Amino acid sequence: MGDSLNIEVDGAIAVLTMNRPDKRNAMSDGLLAEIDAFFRAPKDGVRVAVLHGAGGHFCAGLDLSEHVARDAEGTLHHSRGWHDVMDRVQGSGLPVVSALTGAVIGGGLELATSTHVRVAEPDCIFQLPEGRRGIFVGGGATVRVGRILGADRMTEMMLTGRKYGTDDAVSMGLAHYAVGAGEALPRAMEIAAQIAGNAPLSNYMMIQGIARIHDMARSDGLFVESLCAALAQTSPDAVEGLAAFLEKRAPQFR
Ligand code: 1HE
Repeated sequence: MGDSLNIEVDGAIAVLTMNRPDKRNAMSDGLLAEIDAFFRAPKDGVRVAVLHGAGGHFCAGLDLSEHVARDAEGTLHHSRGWHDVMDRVQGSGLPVVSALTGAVIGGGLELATSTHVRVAEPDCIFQLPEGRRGIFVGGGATVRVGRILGADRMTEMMLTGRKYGTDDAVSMGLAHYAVGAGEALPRAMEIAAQIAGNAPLSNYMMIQGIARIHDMARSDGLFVESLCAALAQTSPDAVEGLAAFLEKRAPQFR
């Protein structure tokens, strides 16, 4: 594989560092493929991934220098390829915590909103500037950003190309935690460790279940919730988790 993504495993946590700082971690096809490869086959023992960018920026979106050469058919397949990778980031079964700094722009915001917990430093720029580039989003923003902000607010965000800062992003749900300068990665690691201490099947159900149920009709969603509960509540980890609570001790999950 290439060298656009560094992967370091620290116990149950894999730290993924996008490493194209001179291009503000713009998403090349190579970087996308390396992210995909990690989530296709996470290393044994890894329970949570932390994703961040080297050099002060999370990701400046699609690598525009690669974009210009594509025709319509190529762009269609490229967009569908992004959808596959973003779905894999969101749905591999691993919880993903992102540490956001600097640019969280275009495809960078699409990537960030595929992660489950987003921790943002004060210098973040959340933007969908596709209108200014004469293009449209293609990495899943209409679904993920649109569902966080609502169609109305996302339309306004794209039409005006406005830049949201971290406090606004947290208040709208684009990020979950606002932290100080230099604190996103350490805080993301703490959150990842906390998530890694949950029962694996509970984490799996949260990741696989909640987003899917959101796409369902109400009665279907409630039925699937009961199925998830039936699996989780009858697992060995449920016995341990409930016993640990009653015995006033920390649970020891598988
Ligand atoms: C890039 C990219 C990129 C930077 N593709 N090369 N995304 C954008 O429209 C965002 C474009 N980038 C920016 O607005 C700015 O670069 C930043 C605000 C992120 C950073 O500004 P700054 O002043 O720190 O850096 P810079 O001087 O603008 O850029 C440094 C280098 O990174 C420069 O290359 P160099 O060879 O001249 O040094 C830039 O060209 C390069 N660079 N961003 C390629 N995105 C699935 S569809 C998704 C559609 C989208 O994502 S559209 C939004 C694309």
